[in-house]
Amino acid sequence: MTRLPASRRDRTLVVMPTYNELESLPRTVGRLLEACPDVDILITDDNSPDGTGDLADRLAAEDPRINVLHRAGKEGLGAAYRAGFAWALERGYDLIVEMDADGSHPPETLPLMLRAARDGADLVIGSRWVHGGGVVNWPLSRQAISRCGSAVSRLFLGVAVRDVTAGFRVYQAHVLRALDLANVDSVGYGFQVDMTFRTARAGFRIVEVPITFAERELGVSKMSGSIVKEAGISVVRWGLTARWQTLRTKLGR
Ligand SMILES: Nc1nc2c(ncn2[C@@H]2O[C@H](COP(=O)(O)OP(=O)(O)O)[C@@H](O)[C@H]2O)c(=O)[nH]1
Ligand SMILES: [Mg+2]
Repeated sequence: MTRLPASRRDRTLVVMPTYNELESLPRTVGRLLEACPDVDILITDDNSPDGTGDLADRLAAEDPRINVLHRAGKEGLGAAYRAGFAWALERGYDLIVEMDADGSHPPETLPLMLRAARDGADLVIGSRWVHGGGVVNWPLSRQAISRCGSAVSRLFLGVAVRDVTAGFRVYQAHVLRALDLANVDSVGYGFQVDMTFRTARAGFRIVEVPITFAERELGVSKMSGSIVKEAGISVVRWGLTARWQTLRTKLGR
């Protein structure tokens, strides 16, 4: 593992996937650059019908820190992040941040998360479900899905993380290089659980920093029942596969 000299400032890229976020995007980007002027941003747009991609281009034309990756169509959050990660690694970024475009993830907490990464965490999770974290205006049904998702993931996957599905994260580049991203095929929100499991299993250090997650004020959620179902089925499958592999190794086959 290569450690950077203390004198060098880490280069940080915030990957921000968008699908129909015309109303939210300018405000989120403005808040982010206000809180963290040293970061670069990659808006990863899946050809949003509402013109978010064009808006992203206009923002990028005004500020050299902002970049846009246009993708052909809606392929889900996981696919958008994988493309964004590849873009970041090709350009040598040291820290790669995941952040929603709808304002739910408080950019004001990002400096604390970046500090945790610089202090040695391989993955920093902005966590709703640790002491000091929480949610504002989030429907009880969504809170239940999130808490249950984390509980089931802890049970089946054995990961000691409170907010397994969290979407506000900082990865050290060496983690993304070490994980076989081409093999990650979860497309929806199961991607977050998948990546948490892979990071933990590879022995990397995961630290949770409390955040207050606020439900979006503008636009609509892209979450759906089928996304939850895909994630739930995957978690059970990954857990059983991992246990089966451990058992086979123990039995010497
Ligand atoms: N590029 C891309 N972004 C997506 C896709 N689905 C969701 N997003 C973005 O992912 C973030 C989280 O989605 P959101 O609908 O707010 O989910 P929720 O917070 O769980 O209700 C937002 O920035 C969305 O625009 C997708 O298929 N492609
Ligand atoms: Mg949201």
